[in-house]
Amino acid sequence: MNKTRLILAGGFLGAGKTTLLWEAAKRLMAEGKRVGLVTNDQAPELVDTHILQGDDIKVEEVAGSCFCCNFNGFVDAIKNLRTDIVADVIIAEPVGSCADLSATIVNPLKKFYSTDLIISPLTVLADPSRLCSILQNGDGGLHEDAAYIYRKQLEEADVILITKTDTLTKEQTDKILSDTQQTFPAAKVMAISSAEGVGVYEWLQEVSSRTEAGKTLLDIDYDRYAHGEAVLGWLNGTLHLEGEGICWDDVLKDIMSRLTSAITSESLRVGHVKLIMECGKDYAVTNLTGADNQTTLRGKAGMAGDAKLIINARVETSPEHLDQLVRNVLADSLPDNCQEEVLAWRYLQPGRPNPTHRFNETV
Ligand SMILES: Nc1nc2c(ncn2[C@@H]2O[C@H](COP(=O)(O)OP(=O)(O)O)[C@@H](O)[C@H]2O)c(=O)[nH]1
Ligand SMILES: [Mg+2]
Repeated sequence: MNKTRLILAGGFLGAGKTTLLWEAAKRLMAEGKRVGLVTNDQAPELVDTHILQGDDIKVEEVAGSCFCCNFNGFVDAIKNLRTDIVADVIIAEPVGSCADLSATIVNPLKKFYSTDLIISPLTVLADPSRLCSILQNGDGGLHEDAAYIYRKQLEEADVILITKTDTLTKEQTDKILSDTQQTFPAAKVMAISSAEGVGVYEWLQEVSSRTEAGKTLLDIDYDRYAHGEAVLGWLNGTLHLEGEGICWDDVLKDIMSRLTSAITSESLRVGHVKLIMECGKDYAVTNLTGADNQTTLRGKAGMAGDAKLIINARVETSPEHLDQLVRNVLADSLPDNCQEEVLAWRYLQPGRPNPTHRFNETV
């Protein structure tokens, strides 16, 4: 079997990784390539996996731990995609609060799996609203130790990909490109808008043609890294909803609007909150993200008799408080004639990262 190209697209929560995976996979498939995707989270029931799973795309989910702490789980996911679809290209999205990927993933893969894989340069995506603040030594709307993780992610990148340029003017894009390049000279800095399809082809060209990957090994304080992750409460919940004459899009909008109000009124900092409402093959997704707590909504779920709601929330508060906050919002939002059944419900605080491998030298 031919070697598979593995592209790792990291970056902080809400940076635009899943959206890029989808855009990139569509383009590669249009060129006749077999594409597999790998998602990753601290707990099962990921909105991302549901967004990406389509008739043509095979998605593997590594849940319950990040790639670096479950290296073998990640390798199994890669092996499955090589066996099941004979993948030419695999694009993987690590957990957004994860750093030190060069030492714990990229270099170990180069050492142990170079007969099966060609490893692309490590790409780190950055949302411009957080990045602007970080470049000015701000906190990017994050706890200082979460902002530390954000900086470390950029520091180890082979490629820094500034996302969402459709929200910037040409002058703003040029300025953030040059400021980022100046601050992180070791990386190749590029910009994209997945929403408008701008720069996606150029990024794919860059990561598909270059072979040097994981050039920078971080000097990182694992105590600060662990604390930066632990300040976020993590909640993944899945509900089956049933009721006649209910517009599920309105329900979704109401839940997000109440969640945003509750989070804002308590001045809680947000990593990323995303919800998906699925009705058969139709779905709507809403996100709350960025340094400025923007919300987005796309798709349409419709009015079928039943729906599935998945909630993924990463918010700077205790997991118990996040659990209560989301429960209160659901109690207020769900219509009286809606019956709900909880299919899965997990809230947690990420544990201290304990990577399977950690290389001190590049391969
Ligand atoms: N305006 C704009 N929004 C984007 C773009 N890419 C992603 N987003 C939005 O950013 C939010 C987070 O995106 P997602 O791909 O889930 O980020 P992830 O957490 O890094 O996987 C969502 O609301 C997306 O719709 C883009 O190119 N332009
Ligand atoms: Mg994602």
